[in-house]
Amino acid sequence: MRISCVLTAAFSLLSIGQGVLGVPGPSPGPNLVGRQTRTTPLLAVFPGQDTLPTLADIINLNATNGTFLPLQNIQGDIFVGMKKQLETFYFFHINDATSFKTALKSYVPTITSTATLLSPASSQPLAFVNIAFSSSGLKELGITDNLGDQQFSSGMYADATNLGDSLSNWKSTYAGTDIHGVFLMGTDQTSYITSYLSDIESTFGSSITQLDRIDAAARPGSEAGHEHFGFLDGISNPAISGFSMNVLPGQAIVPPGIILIGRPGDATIRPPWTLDGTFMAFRRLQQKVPEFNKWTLDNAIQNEAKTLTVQQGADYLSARMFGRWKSGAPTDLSPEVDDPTLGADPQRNNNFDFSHLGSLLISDQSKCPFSAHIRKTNPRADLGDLNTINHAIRAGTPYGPEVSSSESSSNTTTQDRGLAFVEYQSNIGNGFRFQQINWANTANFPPLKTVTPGIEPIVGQGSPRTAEGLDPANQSKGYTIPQFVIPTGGEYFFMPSISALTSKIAA
Ligand code: N7H
Repeated sequence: MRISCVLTAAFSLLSIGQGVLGVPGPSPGPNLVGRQTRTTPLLAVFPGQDTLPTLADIINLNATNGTFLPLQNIQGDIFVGMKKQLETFYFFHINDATSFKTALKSYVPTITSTATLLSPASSQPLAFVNIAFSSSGLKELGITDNLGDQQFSSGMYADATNLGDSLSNWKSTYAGTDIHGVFLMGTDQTSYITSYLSDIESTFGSSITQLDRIDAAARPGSEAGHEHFGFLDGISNPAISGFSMNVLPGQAIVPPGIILIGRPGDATIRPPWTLDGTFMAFRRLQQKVPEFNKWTLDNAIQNEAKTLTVQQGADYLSARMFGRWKSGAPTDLSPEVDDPTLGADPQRNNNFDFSHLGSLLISDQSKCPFSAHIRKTNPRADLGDLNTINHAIRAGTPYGPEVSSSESSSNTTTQDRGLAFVEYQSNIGNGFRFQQINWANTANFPPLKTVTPGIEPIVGQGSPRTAEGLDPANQSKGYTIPQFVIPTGGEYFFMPSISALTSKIAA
């Protein structure tokens, strides 16, 4: 089991651009309607997630160990994005580069930094706004520099078949390279989103056209923090040297350059202005929830004592497909029953790595199948706990309504719902794309097992969609699993540092 430690041997990073971290981000821009500040913090803390550090905590940590990331220059969603109640994605096309640049210059003070999101509530805006550009968007603005990332340059549509997507499922808006950029807005009240949207529209006017908008939101009541299949999400992201205050037991630690361009850990040479930017992989992932529920009921499994009802057997099977119970409790620690206290405890809910004394990592799937979602996408001891380069930070939000009673009773999806999936990394090929293609879609990953693990049953793509190991009583039983997550669009974006918005993008 990996022993986690507090970050002391962090990197000595000299800040650039707007200076070292310290002051909250820029004040709201000239056009902003909702210019009052807040009395409660903008970001939520969902069950199972660690609390956020304060800006003062990070300054103290960095003063002690000489680690400096310029948090007032890094867009806010990157490090703390898993904590939004409401998130709106506003995808746009640039009609007129010159007037877009003029508008952007005036709007930059509204772009929200990490420092602002960690400041006291009274220094936070009513909503945060971040911005990112596709490769075609940068070209439209006259920026033809090579950002050193092939997938970004070609765009996601060109990559969709490699990812395993059926192009016929893609919404036409995303099929091509028309999307030039996206505004991301996060907050806790719909009226703030409305104000910020109208502010964007009045600031940018006819220089942009909205191509698509996704209004995503945490699910209601006790489902907040859970995605539409019902599983608690956002509880395992890597800790970042120079940012994360405490590394949680079992949590991976990665150098900042795995996420931020130009920082230690990013091995690619790129234009200097890209420093402290990141690549954002956006996926519009539709979820077939009633069909998923029906399939798990039809294939319900039993425990050793044969005491489970059909519903409990379905929950057991779905927990093994994810590697976590709906509460977030890992099956590696609680293999047969859900343990909500464990799921809600950030000090324990990542403290596992699939290895166990007296059992063989190459053959034992009794606690967690090799193909389970969290094992395929973060193989922990299967790769010797050494892998750092294939991590990324996830910051997605569910979209669409709750399942209706008619959808439930007919076992058929009639309303679009899913996950507005976001992953941040400095290298798309090492992050999102590696997790999707080399891990989830690859039947013989994790490697060197005594059996072929099969395709990851939630998001894995390819044919046949088969996996073994899901039934602990009959581990060689093969399952052919319908696809319950349908990619319907997406794009690769570059999210620049805040100073680069002025010095390069709007210049
Ligand atoms: Fe996954 N879900 O919400 O149910 N994911 N994911 N994901 N995912 C994770 O660990 C989910 C998708 C990763 O460190 C959990 O925070 C759904 C894609 C990674 O142990 C849950 C969809 C990719 C992790 C879900 C979806 C990933 C992870 C457990 C699609 C990458 C961390 C909670 C609709 C290609 C693993 C948690 C770790 C965890 C859900 C998509 C990657 C519950 C529904 C496409 C790296």
